[in-house]
Amino acid sequence: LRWLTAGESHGPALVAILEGLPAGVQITSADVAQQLARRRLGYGRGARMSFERDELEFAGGVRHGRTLGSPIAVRVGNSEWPKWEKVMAADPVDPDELASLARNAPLTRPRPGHADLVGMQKYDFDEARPVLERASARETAARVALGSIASAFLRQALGVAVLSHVVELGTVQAPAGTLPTAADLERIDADPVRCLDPATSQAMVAEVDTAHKEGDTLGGVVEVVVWGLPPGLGSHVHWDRRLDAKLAAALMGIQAIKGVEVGDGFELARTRGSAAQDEIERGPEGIRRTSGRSGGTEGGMSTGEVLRVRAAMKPISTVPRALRTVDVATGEEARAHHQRSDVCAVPAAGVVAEAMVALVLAEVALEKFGGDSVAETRRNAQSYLDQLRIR
Ligand code: EPS
Repeated sequence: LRWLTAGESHGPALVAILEGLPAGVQITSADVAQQLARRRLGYGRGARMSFERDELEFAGGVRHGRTLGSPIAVRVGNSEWPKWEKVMAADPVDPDELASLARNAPLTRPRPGHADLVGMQKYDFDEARPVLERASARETAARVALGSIASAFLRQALGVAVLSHVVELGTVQAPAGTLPTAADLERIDADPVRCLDPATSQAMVAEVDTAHKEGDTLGGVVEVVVWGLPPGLGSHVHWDRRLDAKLAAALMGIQAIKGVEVGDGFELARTRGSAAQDEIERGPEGIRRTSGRSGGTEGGMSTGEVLRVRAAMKPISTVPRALRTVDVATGEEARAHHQRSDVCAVPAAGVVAEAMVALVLAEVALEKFGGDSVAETRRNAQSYLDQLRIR
């Protein structure tokens, strides 16, 4: 499975291509649009979320609601494009006209924590616009579009369900040990911060309100939970084939993510060996683990238990109470550029994390089972499960 995204935050559209998915995955543009709408959810998003629209269309790879096995091309048009047509035009624009546009004012006061400063240094720009347009988490809309297709494949070929919830927001933590199932997803999405526990959710909303009042921003932790994975995806034989390594890379590749944990992760480092493993027992339906501390991977392979990975998002770097910086045009000390920002995008990060996990799992599932049609992948997976000697 291969995939790529392109497009700038205020460009005409984001585009994405997914290559290598079997034929016969049932998917419609309404299904993908629904996932894009989920990414816009969440208390604490800024004004842009309310006026901007994601205009989704397939440009290839799908016919009459089913994938063809050919590369799937997705276009996520931006309804705000008319306002940016000149500033972000691909072709040259008359410099006088550009200079008259307030929107085009050079962004010379890089925001600490963003790609602004180092991106200007690396790519030899004298202002941050060409950097921040691509660094923006707007790009995650394209990933969610592809992830929703990968997720549909996992569900239809293997009966796998991928979901997420918010477990920490600022200093507020959800009670440990709650493991949502697919049946909880509707309730999670209906919650203002996508948290399963109503009391915690209220405290999180209050935390967002306080940060907003104080001109500040918040981070948090999301957890992705996957049900129904077969054992043996990924491999112990080489570092870059390890499922946990692939998941960590995929999650770290989301804007503003600064940490990833598989299962109990860092907590396991503080636990004695005798209490840190998941013991093996024979249950009514075969061999199983007595607990889920490892998060569903052992030796870089899925164990067949619930997969559980967490991603820690730092607070949004565009802080309304602007931080100290240097104006690169004058060399003088200054306050960072700020127009508007989200207070918190953690609920949306959960939806993006689901997409990244789904893309990785679709990749390793296709590595293991192959298949040019969903039916073939399903058959291959079933025959593997049937012939497992140790179950
Ligand atoms: C983003 C900052 C905000 C978000 C944007 C991502 O945009 P702006 O600075 O233009 O207000 O709204 O997210 C989206 C547009 C989106 O679709 O998620 C950032 O700095 O990453």
